Amino acid sequence: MAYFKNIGNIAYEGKGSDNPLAFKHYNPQEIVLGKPMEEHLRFAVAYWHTFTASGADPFGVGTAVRGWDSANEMDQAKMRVEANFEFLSKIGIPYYCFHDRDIAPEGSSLAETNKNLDVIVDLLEEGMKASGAKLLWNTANMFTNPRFVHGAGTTSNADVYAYAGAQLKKSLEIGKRLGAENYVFWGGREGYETLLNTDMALELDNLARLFHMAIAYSKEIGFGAQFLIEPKPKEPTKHQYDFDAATTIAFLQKYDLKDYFKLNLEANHATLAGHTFEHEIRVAAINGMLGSLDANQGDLLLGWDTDEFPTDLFSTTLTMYEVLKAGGLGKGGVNFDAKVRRGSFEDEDLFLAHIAGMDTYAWGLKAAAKLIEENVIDGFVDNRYRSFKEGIGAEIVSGRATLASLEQYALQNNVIKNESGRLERIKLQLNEIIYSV
Ligand code: XLS
Ligand code: NI
Ligand code: NI
Repeated sequence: MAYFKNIGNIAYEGKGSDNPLAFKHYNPQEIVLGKPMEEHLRFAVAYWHTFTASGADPFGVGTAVRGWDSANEMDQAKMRVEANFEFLSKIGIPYYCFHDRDIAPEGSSLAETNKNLDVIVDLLEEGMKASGAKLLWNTANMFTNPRFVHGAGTTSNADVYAYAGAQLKKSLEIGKRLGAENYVFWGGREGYETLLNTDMALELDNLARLFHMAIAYSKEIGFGAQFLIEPKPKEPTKHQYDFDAATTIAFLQKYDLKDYFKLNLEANHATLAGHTFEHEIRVAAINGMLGSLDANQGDLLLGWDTDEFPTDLFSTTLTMYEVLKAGGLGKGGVNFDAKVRRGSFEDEDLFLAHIAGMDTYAWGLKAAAKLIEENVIDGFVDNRYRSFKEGIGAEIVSGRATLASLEQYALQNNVIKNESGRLERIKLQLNEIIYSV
């Protein structure tokens, strides 16, 4: 059955087009720095925001009326599968991502829940074969159900921990069956509200134990996906353990997990942590930990994860600049972890929102490539640090300098001269580049 009957395939029409249901910048085959755009960007649709969310907020019920709405949860789950593949093929996005609980309803027992999953995973497998769509990543939702009130891997209740382990096991099996290229861990309830009732050391040790079990089980079943942790500083818990990239890397290092994981970084999570997205990507990249991106944007005036579709060109340009400089996303991709606003409740908005995100990323990619081709940033940065290429600077970098040799140098170097960082000039150049592509 078709759900988006009035919408055809979305095509690239270029900058001159005034058709809202067409791409002005995303031209999948266009070569950018030696590679087609679609290979740089590896877009994915987030199942939960696109097919499961209804526009409900804490003050009101959903506003969207969808063709897959149904009183019977299993029927609805099956219809969502059809809608997913129709949407992917019409919008021209090769990948999708889901949580286990997005695709199938929970039953009255774990066994029944797993049976529901099996039915839907069969359909997903068929749909993927028929359409060529691929799974960028899957994950286990261990935060919505009330049983996870005190956490999953960091719960105070061993029975809940065991349930989480069982749920994780099933999700890894699903990932293997559907050929997921990555597997994501976002610790929705892995954090705490107050130290007054929390054993932080035990919680962190237990979380690491769960990750080690996941590695062991994946090896056992031959699931070769790249494991990703998605940092987020707060929401839902006040103190999330995976606060940001740097915190997460320290955790992975401490528990000997660093070789098995990379990071799935989300724009809105970065800003919640008081960072830019490009900061988080740089931190990951210089530690060899850049895995994948959750593309969205927050609202500077609101203090939570608003998950808006990315439309900020400066951010997507600097994001893609970091990605290009890091050598690309590898097995990762650009997943639209973004939802249409409550007021954008028509089916067409799902297309318009993805077009907005895809065009903004494609535009950002082109601008980032130009920044590199014209050597705008690199040249400047290179020159800015040139004092480390010779003399005392080269000694520091090679590790030969000591405090005594630095003192000897400083004592005879009576005039220190600094140079401008030229921030305003560079920002204007950035503007010029963005508007020229
Ligand atoms: C929530 C997270 C979540 C993860 C997957 O803030 O972004 O959607 O991406 O569990
Ligand atoms: Ni996310
Ligand atoms: Ni998020």
